[in-house]
Amino acid sequence: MSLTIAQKIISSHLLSGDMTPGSEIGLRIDQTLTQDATGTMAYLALENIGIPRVKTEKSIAYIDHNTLQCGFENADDHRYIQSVARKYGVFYSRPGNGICHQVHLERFGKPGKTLIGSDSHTPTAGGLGMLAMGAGGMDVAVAMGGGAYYITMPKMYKVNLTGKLSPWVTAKDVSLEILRILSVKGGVGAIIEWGGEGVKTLSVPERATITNMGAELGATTSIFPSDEITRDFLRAQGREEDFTPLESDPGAEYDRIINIDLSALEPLVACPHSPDNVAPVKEKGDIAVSQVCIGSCTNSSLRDMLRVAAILKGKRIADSVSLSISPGTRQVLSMLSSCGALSDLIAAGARILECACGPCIGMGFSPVSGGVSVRTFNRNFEGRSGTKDGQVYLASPETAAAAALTGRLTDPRTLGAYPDVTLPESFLVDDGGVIAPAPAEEAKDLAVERGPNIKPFPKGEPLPDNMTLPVSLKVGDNITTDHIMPAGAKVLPFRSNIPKMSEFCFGVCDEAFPQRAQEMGRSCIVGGANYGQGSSREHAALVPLYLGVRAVIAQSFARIHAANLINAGILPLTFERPEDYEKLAQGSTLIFTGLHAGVPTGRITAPIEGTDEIISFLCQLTERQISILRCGGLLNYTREAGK
Ligand code: MIC
Ligand code: SF4
Repeated sequence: MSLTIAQKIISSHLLSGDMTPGSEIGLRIDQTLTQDATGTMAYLALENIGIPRVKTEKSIAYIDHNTLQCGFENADDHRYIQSVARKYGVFYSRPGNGICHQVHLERFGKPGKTLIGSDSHTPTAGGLGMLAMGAGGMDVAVAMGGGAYYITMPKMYKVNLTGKLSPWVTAKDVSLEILRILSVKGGVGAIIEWGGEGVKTLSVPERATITNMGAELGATTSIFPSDEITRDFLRAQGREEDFTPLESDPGAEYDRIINIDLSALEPLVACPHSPDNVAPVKEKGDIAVSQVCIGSCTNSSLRDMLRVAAILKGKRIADSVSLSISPGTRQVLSMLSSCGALSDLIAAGARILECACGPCIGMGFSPVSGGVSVRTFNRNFEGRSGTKDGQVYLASPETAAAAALTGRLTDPRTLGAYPDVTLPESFLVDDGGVIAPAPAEEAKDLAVERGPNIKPFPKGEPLPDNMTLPVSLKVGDNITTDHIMPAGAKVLPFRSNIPKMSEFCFGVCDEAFPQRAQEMGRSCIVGGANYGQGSSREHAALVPLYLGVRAVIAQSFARIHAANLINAGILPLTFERPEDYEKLAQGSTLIFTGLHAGVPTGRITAPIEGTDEIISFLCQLTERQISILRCGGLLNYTREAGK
């Protein structure tokens, strides 16, 4: 049988299920990654599972999100992660070493292997031909313990690239073009394979920009072939031995094929407040820009930084603009420094930030009230920048550099000749920022260091047979996990403290929600389509659980969030008749009875208290998922299974 690239990796890692789209499959996971904002929960879960050492080929704990230390909280969390990593056999990438996805691409990713990470942009490693997926922290903990990772077997989409990018048009514009075509829901349930002749014109970091933003399509993951360009990249990183070639079979079948002619693309921009709100830069008119941010796991490679430095060389940024530059990794920063490009950036007026997520997650650098910020990042959700009325536009490093120079949203093609940039034959390799775990014999006597910021996990309760649930909140379509559990410098320090975090839950939509939900006792939330898109943060399930939410009813769910709800022991339901969404309001009460018999049938009904209305819900769950709910969440289930 002819297979796609993803099907080949899936079939060589299949532990359970069959590869029919829509059925549940269990995969063996070779590598895992965590970052600090989701990592504490993942390692608390790992400790709970009770195995002495991780069983993966390589697991890495990155520190890159919560690097602003305004109090003891983030520092405490980092110390906890370092000590737990050392004990359990996990490599520790210290703060300053870089953004998880970029470091992983440079130093650890391997074609043909599987990777899951407690971060939705883990598919970045698909640029190297890895099957890399974002997951909740509990799922990553289970995989570290040697357990399978379960997904719904995805459909296969193929994007055929032809032609070659014109000067000033970049991989970021390819990402924005596919978002324009498919929208933020368009990749749900699919793996996107990139192929065609045009692929040969894209370097690995450019491919990684594209697979990175596949997360914004809701895709399970995105993947490129592993070819001579991949080999060259690995050789330049001093690890050619990690190369294996990988391509789809000639007769491989796809559920959808999309053609993109690279030569026809032009500079694009995603306008506030959604990554799929895409338009050509030249059509946006004259927009004043007060801030430009260059970096993030999407656009912080050496290639991107050298380009920006070449554009800014010998010039000064506009007086009205504040420009931040966060190189993706210590490797990128060192190389920028040794070739002199860093001095060009500084001379142009850039503010050099550390190699971390920084402004992308609202860790400082919030824009001025109502201000326009042009960012090379991947998400421009409302409020994510830390300024509620900030207007964030997503663009390529080239377009961002043009805006920094002119102080207006500017088509970079108007800047003249495209500066030439040559990438070095080999990168500066120094893994000194990664600390190896203790040897197994030493590890068993090591203590894990826990500061006062680390509070215990909220406990899920076994699914009751009957539940009376008032609706504590009703929201619309495309609700992101940033709406449910905002990030930013004020909230992120409490990622290990669910009771404290709960005060901020749904703050962007309704500040009164936390108190109302708590007063209601048990309740449910009603949402629209693509509920829970965006970040993989399981806090968006654990915090509602803590506030008493026992079911979420939506038109449809984003993949990682649906899994996180089940892992937390929260029942996800969809409307059988979409129009029934209108019948529920905040304060309506649903009376669920006979759930134990009803849920396994895939369909349950519930009357709305005080009315004649009866609503039908679908709950298409696998036996494994039903068992998780009946145990009160994944941790209880894993412990039960281990007995
Ligand atoms: C994001 O980009 O939204 C994050 C912050 O990296 C998240 C993880 C988190 O919330 O900690 C993600 O993408 O999963
Ligand atoms: Fe960090 Fe931003 Fe990438 Fe998330 S999207 S991992 S916050 S750089």
